[in-house]
Amino acid sequence: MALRLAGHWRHGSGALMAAVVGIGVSMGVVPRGSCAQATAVDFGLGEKVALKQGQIGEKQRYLGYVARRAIAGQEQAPSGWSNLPAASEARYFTARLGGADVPMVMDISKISRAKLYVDVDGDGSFSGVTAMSAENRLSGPSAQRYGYYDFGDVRLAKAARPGEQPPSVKVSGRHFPGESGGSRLEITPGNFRDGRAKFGESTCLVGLLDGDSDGKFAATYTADMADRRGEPATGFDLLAVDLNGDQAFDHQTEIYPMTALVGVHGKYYGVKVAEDGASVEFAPVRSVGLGELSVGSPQVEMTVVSETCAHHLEANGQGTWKLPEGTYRVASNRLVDRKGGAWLLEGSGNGFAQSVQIQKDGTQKVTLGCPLTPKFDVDWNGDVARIGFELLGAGGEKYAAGATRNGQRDKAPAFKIIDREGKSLESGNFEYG
Ligand SMILES: [Ca+2]
Ligand SMILES: [Ca+2]
Repeated sequence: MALRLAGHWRHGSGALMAAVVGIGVSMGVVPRGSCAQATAVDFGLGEKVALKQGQIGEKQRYLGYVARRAIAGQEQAPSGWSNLPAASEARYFTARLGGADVPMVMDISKISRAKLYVDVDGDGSFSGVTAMSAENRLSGPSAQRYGYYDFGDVRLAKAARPGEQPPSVKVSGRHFPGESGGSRLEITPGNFRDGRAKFGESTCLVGLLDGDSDGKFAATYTADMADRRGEPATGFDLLAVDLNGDQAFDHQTEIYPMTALVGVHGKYYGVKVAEDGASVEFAPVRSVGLGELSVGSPQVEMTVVSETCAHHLEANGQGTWKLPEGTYRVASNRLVDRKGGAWLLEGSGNGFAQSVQIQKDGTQKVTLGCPLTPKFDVDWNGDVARIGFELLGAGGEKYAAGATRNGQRDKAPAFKIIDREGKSLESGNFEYG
């Protein structure tokens, strides 16, 4: 039997989705500047920082990815909609934007070029609505059946503040008949503000994104979004802090759901955001009930989120951190070694799903990190085997195999298949994909 092999490498967009899905989890409204019921927090004085309305550019693009959400299409128009665009095939959507329900119709009569109609004033009548049209981004045989369309910016009817431009959202559509997800719209929020804030001695670029596109910056994170995996969806607004000073927001380490407290370089700050997004204040926390998280591996780095606190825990050589009490989820995890040739392995899959309970003055031990064990899974299709490869950490958490060294991705690992006598049958390299 001829054995053909296709190396399959889980990374790239997979790792990104892990972050999206990991963060798109849980939420409950916590009063700003206060903390969970049992936790007393004493704040110092914060400095109010003015924020300006900005555009989501290349350096903020991960904020948009993290906040992107999907809306499923219906085959029939909801009752009450009128003057519908004439289309031999269409899907109907209701998007919650700027605090209002906005009806949208995607005309997929022609798979090569779809049209989107947006009833921005939300009255359900499409009279006078002009079409936005987009080419199918797919090519080859699949483009005969499936479509993916970037329709561009949809501007909301109302500005957040008088005298400002109403913010816009980016809308993409996909039509995959018979596939899971089917027809849907993907909405990327565009209501973004940024400014520079002081955290102790350092000044960092900070950004806010109206993740739920309600025109306000008030939606904090609660744990009840934990089961929304698989669908890009958020109900919270986002805070980004440029910890490493490169003027960009890194999706694994610098973007958080909005919570009452944020950790910056190991210190905690109360987050007070003006509802219209005009300003933000970070008040240093003087005292809060802290417990210890210990992972037993000095290379582990992770971003954790509870209903009251978000923090990127930088590898500190000890594998222990002090955290305000609460129940944390791990939004992303990675391994770094800054000694010698610095390397980094990104967590993959859903990071690890287990939640971590931190109690005041307690120590919570979680086993993570090294040693790593390689795991292969083989998927046979006729006489072709697709072999996936990833690394499991000591706690069963997944890492995308293939390290980044000093910012450069290592060559994908090689493989060799041998028979019982040790004779080489096949060899090659895995491919990133
Ligand atoms: Ca909002
Ligand atoms: Ca950065």
